[in-house]
Amino acid sequence: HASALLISDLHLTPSMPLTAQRFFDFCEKDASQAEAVFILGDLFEYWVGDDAASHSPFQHEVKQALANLSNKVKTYYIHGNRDFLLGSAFLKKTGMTLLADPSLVEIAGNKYLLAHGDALCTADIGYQIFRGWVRKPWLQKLFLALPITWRRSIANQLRMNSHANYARGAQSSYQQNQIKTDVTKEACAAILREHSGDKLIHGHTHRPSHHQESLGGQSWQRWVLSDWDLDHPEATAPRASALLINAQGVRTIDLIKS
Ligand code: OKV
Ligand code: MN
Repeated sequence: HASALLISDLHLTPSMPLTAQRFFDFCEKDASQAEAVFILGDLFEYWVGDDAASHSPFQHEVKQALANLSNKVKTYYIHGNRDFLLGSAFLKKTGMTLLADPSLVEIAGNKYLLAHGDALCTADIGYQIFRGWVRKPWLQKLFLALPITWRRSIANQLRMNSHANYARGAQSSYQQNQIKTDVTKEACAAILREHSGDKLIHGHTHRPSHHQESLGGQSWQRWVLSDWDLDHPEATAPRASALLINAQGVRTIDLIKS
């Protein structure tokens, strides 16, 4: 691709109408700035099956926006740690192409390794154990075979647990928790080596930035995408941005001011 826009971590739910509206505007207007759009996971706050989503008017609206988007620009999707059950039925309806996590992609003449980022948070042992289980195909099949109401209640339970854990972790040692919830240099170095890349782009950590890093003899650049939140201005500043890659290079597009 000659140019691309990359976004991640919108965490869309019906309870975040302003964030959703900014995404609809992004699909209609901003997206035309590039030849391709890459969504690097966690577009949705939770996902318990394509069949469950088909009952929700909100999901229908998002599906429509994605379908219109992919009609204009080639749209790629990488699973996040929340919406990893987003499946072929939804992808087909939206016209998006699923990419593996991670995937090496050429944009404007450079190769970038694109990932969600959760698999790189290798210091968070508890999370990696959780991930190992929910990513098992047989357990996913079992989960998807349950009635939708059961799946929703399991998801709510897990999400409440996760909030409680996070609060406890933050209380006992804020610094330790901050380190735990970031990617490790070792994991970044390993996947870049594995895929022969030296430019990594990911989301997940909600720490938007550009890093020049090295470990041993290996060095690389790493861009972190921002999450989006326009619905809780009292807690933190409203934020929404995308990364634009074209012949001029890589730059952040602030979607709040524009
Ligand atoms: C996603 C996270 C909830 C983190 C459950 C098997 C099992 C899939 C699932 C249920 C939960 C996704 C699909 C959700 C991510 C949470 C809480 C914490 C840290 C099973 C396969 F094991 F129950 F059989 N799930 N949902 N969390 O609500 O979207 O990532 S979710
Ligand atoms: Mn995430």
